[in-house]
Amino acid sequence: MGLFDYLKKKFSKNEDEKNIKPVEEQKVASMKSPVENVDKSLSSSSVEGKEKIKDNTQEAYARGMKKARKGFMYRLKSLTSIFRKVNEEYFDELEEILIEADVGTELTFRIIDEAKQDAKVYNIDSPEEINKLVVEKMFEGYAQSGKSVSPDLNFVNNGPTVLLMVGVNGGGKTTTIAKLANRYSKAGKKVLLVAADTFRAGATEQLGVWAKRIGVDILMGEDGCDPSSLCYDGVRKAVNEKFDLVIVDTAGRLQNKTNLMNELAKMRRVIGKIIPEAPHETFLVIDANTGQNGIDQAKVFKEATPLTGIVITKMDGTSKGGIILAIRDKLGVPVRFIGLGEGMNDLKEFDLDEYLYGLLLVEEDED
Ligand SMILES: Nc1nc2c(ncn2[C@@H]2O[C@H](COP(=O)(O)OP(=O)(O)OP(=O)(O)O)[C@@H](O)[C@H]2O)c(=O)[nH]1
Ligand SMILES: [Mg+2]
Repeated sequence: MGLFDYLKKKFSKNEDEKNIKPVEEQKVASMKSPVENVDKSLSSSSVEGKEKIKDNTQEAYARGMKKARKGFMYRLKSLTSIFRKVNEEYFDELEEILIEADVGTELTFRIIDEAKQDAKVYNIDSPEEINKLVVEKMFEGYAQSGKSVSPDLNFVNNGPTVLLMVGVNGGGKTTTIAKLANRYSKAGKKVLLVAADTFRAGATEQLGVWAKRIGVDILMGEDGCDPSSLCYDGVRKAVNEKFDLVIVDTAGRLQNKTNLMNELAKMRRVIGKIIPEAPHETFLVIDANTGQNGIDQAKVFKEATPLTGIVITKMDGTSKGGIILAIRDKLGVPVRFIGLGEGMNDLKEFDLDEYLYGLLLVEEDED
């Protein structure tokens, strides 16, 4: 079964089951995260509660990816109305659409080359068929370029789990920390935030406001104090006071790699003095709007510190949805969460099917 048929079947099956027509009200087939369950239903274990959560996830992807969908799928479709048969020029246009969607040049060239070969071997000259083929190749590549990891945080059995958040200025680290803290505190976890971005004036205060709003603890130092010693105090506090999760905010500056490497290495070292396996998770936050620049930043961070996951933010603000594919192709680090809006509940676990459905197919039911 091709990708389009698979997605249509998966999502329309739910629609039939629930007997609800508009895509906004469709339900997703299976609950993926017990945590998300608690998050949205606020301790409701009823079927109705669960359906609301599934609904919310699919709706969030559909809404959050609208711009990307318009930028990518609409363009693909419009090509089919211009060309009646596929030729060299058609492939050039396809190539441009993929590159402009931030799929990345190398991956794009590979996909187009393979599609050209298949077109020749199987004698395909219909633009619709070629579009399907190209999209399938894009996502086959995703599945092949890294092992699949559960997006949810891996909590350790004993003691606090430590999550280090890294990324360049303005990418969305602090907001994402707030969203994660909210998610896990609603799931019953005792959460501590460590405001280790002591470099940017006001960063500590920003996190402090979030902590208060969400109702979680926070450890703050003076602006300009040593972030590593704050990390040390934070993790020690978390162990002594039996916290489940420590999330460390870090400064977003990236003046040069050596500097970044030294600072992150020092933070890891002091955290490791208290819990040798920690930090258990290190997430790199990337703004979906940054395109190739974002990939280049990600490479620098990957060399500076071991990463266990990537969070793509501001997907709702970009007309280029392909950065996720390029990241997977270039870095092989799994995308764990995706930011689909500014609201506290707009950070979702990354789910390839939801993403694809949001990018490729929802428009069949709207407008
Ligand atoms: N639309 C949208 N906006 C987002 C999302 N995630 C973060 N933002 C916004 O991005 C802006 C910057 O976010 P911050 O969390 O302050 O970024 P940061 O990485 O902590 O920045 P520095 O502290 O300067 O390094 C804020 O206005 C957020 O509301 C998202 O998924 N969608
Ligand atoms: Mg910040």
